[in-house]
Amino acid sequence: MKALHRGAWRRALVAGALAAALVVAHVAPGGAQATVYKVKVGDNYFKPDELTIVGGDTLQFKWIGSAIHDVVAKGKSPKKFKSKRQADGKYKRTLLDPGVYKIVCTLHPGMDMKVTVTAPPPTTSTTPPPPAL
Ligand SMILES: [Cu+2]
Repeated sequence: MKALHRGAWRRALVAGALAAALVVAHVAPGGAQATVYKVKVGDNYFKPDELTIVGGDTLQFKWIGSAIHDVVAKGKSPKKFKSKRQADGKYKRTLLDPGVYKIVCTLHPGMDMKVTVTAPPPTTSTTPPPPAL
């Protein structure tokens, strides 16, 4: 009877800690460790054309070619977005939702890239690390 009680208390503690971690992750996606990935928008290519990042990281597109291009997340991308059509300048986008984004230039068929966003790890920046076992 007493052991059962203790088990229930422990489960409640674990559930509480998990809920707290989720809230922290939601409030500060990516936390202090978010990374900015630079992608070149060239004349009819993205470079790199494949990236794996963590939720909360940012893509920073920079136009380096001379033709007009845009940056559009389409298809089954978890979140769609769209830049202006432009020949120079930059476009920044922070990706929070995990999944595979297909990013294209709508002006040039075949000009595309794939970005895989993985779920961010549990945030530990605002809570002390768990004690070593
Ligand atoms: Cu283009």
